[in-house]
Amino acid sequence: MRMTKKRSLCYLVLLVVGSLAVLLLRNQESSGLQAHSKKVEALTKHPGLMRELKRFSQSLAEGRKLHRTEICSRSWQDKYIKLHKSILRSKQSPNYLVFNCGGINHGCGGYGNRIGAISTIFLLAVLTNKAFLINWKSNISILDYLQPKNIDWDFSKAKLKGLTKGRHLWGKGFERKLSDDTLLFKGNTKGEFLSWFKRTNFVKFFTHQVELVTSQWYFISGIWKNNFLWKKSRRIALKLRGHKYSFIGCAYDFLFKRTPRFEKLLQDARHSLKWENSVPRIGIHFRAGDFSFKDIKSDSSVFVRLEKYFDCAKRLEKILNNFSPSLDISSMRWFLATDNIEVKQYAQKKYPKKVISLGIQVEHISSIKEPSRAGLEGVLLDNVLLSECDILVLSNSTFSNVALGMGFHSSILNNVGDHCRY
Ligand SMILES: Nc1nc2c(ncn2[C@@H]2O[C@H](COP(=O)(O)OP(=O)(O)OP(=O)(O)O)[C@@H](O)[C@H]2O)c(=O)[nH]1
Ligand SMILES: [Mg+2]
Repeated sequence: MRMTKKRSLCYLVLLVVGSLAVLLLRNQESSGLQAHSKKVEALTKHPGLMRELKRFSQSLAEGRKLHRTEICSRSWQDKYIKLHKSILRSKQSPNYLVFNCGGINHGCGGYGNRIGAISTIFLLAVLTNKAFLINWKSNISILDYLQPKNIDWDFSKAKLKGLTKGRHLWGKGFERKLSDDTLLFKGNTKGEFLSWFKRTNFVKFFTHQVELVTSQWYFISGIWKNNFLWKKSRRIALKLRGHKYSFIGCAYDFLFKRTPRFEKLLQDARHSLKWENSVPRIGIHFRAGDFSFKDIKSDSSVFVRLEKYFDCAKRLEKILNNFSPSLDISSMRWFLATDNIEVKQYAQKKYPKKVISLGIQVEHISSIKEPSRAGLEGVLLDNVLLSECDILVLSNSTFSNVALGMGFHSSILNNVGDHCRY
């Protein structure tokens, strides 16, 4: 009798412990499931993005690079190269379109502005059968770094003496050093410019043998929508990788050949950063603002904003690791390009194992004063290296857009750090 009582007690204890264990397991499972479903919910907010991230993580894990494919349209190039040569050699009537940048305070803006404007003015030249030239005035010649590739766009060599000239400013309209005969479009904002551009017939609008255009805008959407050019433009300037900036990569590739001096700088820069192909890199462009060039100290809000960019990089790494656990996230590096020295110092101190950045002189190439050689070189290097990163966290800046376009990065994968979608 006593034995049966003991046994029943044991059964009871076992039953209670067992039930408790089952309850505990269920609980754990359900909170795990909850966490999992939260994660899935977050991931499925942008299904296109997640699909791309999955593919991207696999390509990284396998050591494949996704974004460097040759995707630009080439069908128009031979014909345009011939036309350009023939105008330059005076075998046909003079007919030029010039990207005209007189230097600082001439309304051509910083590096991103200039490369964007060059790309679209070049496209307009191709579409209107004009020979394209670049006049990039600066105390440090851009020709020391970028030389003509498929066409000779060097303004200083073209024979323009005695030809009729028209000058245009397609910008904000408050530049101080433009010549008096410069023609302004009616309006000040980019929106007003684009709506004027859309309805203008440029074959009629341009009446001079040499048309000099000063601009800081990348206006490809105006070209795509122009009543007279849209059809032809869509064959030449395709919308690649889901966004409008890829044509910058196509234009850069067609127009520019890096000089040995620039190649050597790049090589040295890569070497100093231990830039190996096998190391995956997140490129971060943090544009703190023009105060950075005026000896004004950064306040704490700059670093709060900066941390958002790093959080974005951290979240990205986590997602990539979820998709491809074999990917060694700890080896991943964050290449930081920025206009602000304090930002560089802060980042390298806080994330010494993650952040890599060039020890360059940071300067705005078009504000206050002409850039120094070191300043211009820093800009050129930062932009190319940023474009060569595997994936980007960007600022709302033309400098960022150029890197995005130059590297043919996809619009789905890449992000603006202030509004991280990961
Ligand atoms: N070295 C270096 N310089 C930078 C960087 N970001 C901005 N700059 C400098 O700041 C200048 C201004 O940038 P832009 O390229 O005009 O781009 P943005 O002014 O940010 O863009 P918008 O305001 O849309 O014109 C550049 O010409 C560079 O001189 C960077 O990451 N590295
Ligand atoms: Mg600018």
